[in-house]
Amino acid sequence: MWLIMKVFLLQILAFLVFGGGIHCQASTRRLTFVVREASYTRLCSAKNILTVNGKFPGPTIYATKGETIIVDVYNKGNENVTIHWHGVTMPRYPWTDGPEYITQCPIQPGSKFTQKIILSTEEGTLWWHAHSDWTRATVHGAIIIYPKNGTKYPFHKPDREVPIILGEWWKNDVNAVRDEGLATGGDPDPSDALLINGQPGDLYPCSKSDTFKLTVDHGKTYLLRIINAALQEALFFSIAKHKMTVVGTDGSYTKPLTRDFITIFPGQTYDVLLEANQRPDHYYMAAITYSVAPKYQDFYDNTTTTAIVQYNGYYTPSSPPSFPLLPAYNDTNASVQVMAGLRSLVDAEHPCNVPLSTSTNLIYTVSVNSYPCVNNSCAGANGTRFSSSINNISFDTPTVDILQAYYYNISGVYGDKFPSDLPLVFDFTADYLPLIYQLPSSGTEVRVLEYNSTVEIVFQGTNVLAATHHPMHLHGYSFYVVGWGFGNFDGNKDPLRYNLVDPPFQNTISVPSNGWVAIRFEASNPGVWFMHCHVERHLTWGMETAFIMKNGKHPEAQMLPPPSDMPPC
Ligand SMILES: *[C@@H]1O[C@H](CO)[C@@H](O)[C@H](O)[C@H]1NC(C)=O
Ligand SMILES: *[C@@H]1O[C@H](CO)[C@@H](O)[C@H](O)[C@H]1NC(C)=O
Ligand SMILES: *[C@@H]1O[C@H](CO)[C@@H](O)[C@H](O)[C@H]1NC(C)=O
Ligand SMILES: *[C@@H]1O[C@H](CO)[C@@H](O)[C@H](O)[C@H]1NC(C)=O
Ligand SMILES: *[C@@H]1O[C@H](CO)[C@@H](O)[C@H](O)[C@H]1NC(C)=O
Ligand SMILES: *[C@@H]1O[C@H](CO)[C@@H](O)[C@H](O)[C@H]1NC(C)=O
Ligand SMILES: *[C@@H]1O[C@H](CO)[C@@H](O)[C@H](O)[C@H]1NC(C)=O
Ligand SMILES: *[C@@H]1O[C@H](CO)[C@@H](O)[C@H](O)[C@H]1NC(C)=O
Ligand SMILES: *[C@@H]1O[C@H](CO)[C@@H](O)[C@H](O)[C@H]1NC(C)=O
Ligand SMILES: *[C@@H]1O[C@H](CO)[C@@H](O)[C@H](O)[C@H]1NC(C)=O
Ligand SMILES: [Cu+2]
Repeated sequence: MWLIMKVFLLQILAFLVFGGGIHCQASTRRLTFVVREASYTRLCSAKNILTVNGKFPGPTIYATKGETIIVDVYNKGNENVTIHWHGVTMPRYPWTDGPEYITQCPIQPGSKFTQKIILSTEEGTLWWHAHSDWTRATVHGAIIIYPKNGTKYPFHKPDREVPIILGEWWKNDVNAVRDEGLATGGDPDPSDALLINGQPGDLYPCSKSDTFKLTVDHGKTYLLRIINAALQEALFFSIAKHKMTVVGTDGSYTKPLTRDFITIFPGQTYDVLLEANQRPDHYYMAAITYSVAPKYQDFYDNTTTTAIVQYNGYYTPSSPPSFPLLPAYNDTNASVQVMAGLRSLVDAEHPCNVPLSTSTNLIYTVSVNSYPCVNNSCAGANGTRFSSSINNISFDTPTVDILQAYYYNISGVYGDKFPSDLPLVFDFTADYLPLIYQLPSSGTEVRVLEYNSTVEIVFQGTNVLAATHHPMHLHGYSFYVVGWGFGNFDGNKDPLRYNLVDPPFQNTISVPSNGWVAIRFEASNPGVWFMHCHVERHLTWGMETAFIMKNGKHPEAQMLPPPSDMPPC
């Protein structure tokens, strides 16, 4: 309380000394996000989409490591919305993290919520997006976090930096696509086009003049800040005749990793250096979907999005621009190539704090499931209704947020009995599994973690209805990815091969199709933190849960109090 009073008094003092406007810039920066409808034309037809400040993709937030930014979010649209700062750990302050009915109730049309973005150790590229219904399809943008004054990039300073935001476009209203999927029980329609910086590219009519162009000078180096903001699709991304050198992911630096293409799963970011070292010409950059070969009818967006890297100078450009080599859409081996090579940059300025031993060991199976329908009348596999689960529990979203229920002791909102492993152990990745395994249970169960416990989670993919990849995202933390593989996790053998030296530090990691991944973190950020698959339809079907991370004894190890303007339910 005294701390708050002190900050308040300091603010009044600052106000008196500097005057209103200047004080904001001198201490905490303040931004305005107005969520509203705006008309956009893609694929030759116009439609209204929800935007921030009328922009699609939304505004980029430029920040410095360790900064706190205040964002006044006004909802001037006609639907509920929340905003999440993806990958920002928000130390001790889950209140403005954003996921609806987990840490807050929605900001309703006509109301306002003042949110804080509290940066600490993050440096590189993160992003923000809506965390309500499927509105994040158009409500998203980049967060670029520069090194602190006096420190520099751990690589040659690029000549320019360029956000590359990968997304999707539906001809229909995206929440209508969601609602139709829920009504029929089937797979919701895939997007009609993939996008690079909001444009499908010049392979489409009506996009030729607006196709994103990156003009480059021969000999210079460009830092691409690549974000997969797509709801559904994992993407292969490549640039014709140019190598890409990954130097960071999810707001953390990596050892340089040079590749012809990257696979970027929904929710992930990659910082990539592009050297303009080829013959002056123009070259396509392109992205396609990575999707497992359909065992059952599996719909995905099979289109190709393009943008152009164009060299400055006088030359006769080749026609058409050369096209990059991309893996086959179902090449699972290709999909793990970046993950296989990724290592954290570790030095004095960037220490690796991976827990060498763990106190809490969790095994979470991630499955696509189904519920039976009368007379097999639903549009999912064999007339069933699609569902999905973690440890066989399909999450029921409550109507009061879990954070509020926890903080104010409101009972009946959630249970704290989320199991630490699947009660029934079977050959998770076998080709044929009993149909009875497809039925999940449901509930609003969370797991409570003691302050400072060292946690390992092994996510185990299954072939219960159909195997596929699941990019799992944890709020409030980045975690070390210590191991992964195909098939079933072997608790005796696999930990012996863990990387406890320089594992990548990420906030979203894809569990490979019919495989597993192991992550570690220390539960030192008290609060309520969501964890979910970042494939939006899997999230809608129930592949999510939350952690309650308890306070420590010391006041500095405790959750901060809520702001006074939490949106009501
Ligand atoms: C960064 O530091 C330099 C000197 O160390 C100073 O001149 C400059 O104003 C600082 N910039 C910011 C944005 O604080
Ligand atoms: C990929 O799909 C092609 C046809 O689209 C099929 O022939 C091939 O077997 C598939 N590969 C894998 C690894 O599933
Ligand atoms: C892409 O998918 C559509 C259906 O969604 C199908 O009609 C079309 O043939 C597919 N194109 C390719 C190249 O596979
Ligand atoms: C994937 O890699 C495995 C092991 O290296 C190999 O046996 C398999 O043929 C590869 N599959 C494809 C589709 O390249
Ligand atoms: C299911 O099918 C049976 C036989 O065709 C029919 O009599 C019954 O009315 C159907 N039930 C529903 C709920 O549609
Ligand atoms: C659909 O039904 C057939 C026949 O009963 C069965 O072989 C198949 O595994 C079922 N598929 C799913 C996804 O339930
Ligand atoms: C909630 O319950 C706990 C333990 O039962 C108690 O210590 C705490 O003061 C309660 N908080 C509120 C806001 O009632
Ligand atoms: C999942 O839960 C359902 C409902 O309780 C149960 O019937 C099913 O056997 C469970 N499946 C597994 C794999 O544990
Ligand atoms: C929590 O862990 C950190 C790092 O291991 C340690 O510095 C700190 O003292 C611990 N705090 C408590 C309350 O155990
Ligand atoms: C918007 O949020 C309020 C508060 O939680 C809720 O009562 C209402 O049903 C929501 N509206 C829609 C359309 O979901
Ligand atoms: Cu998933």
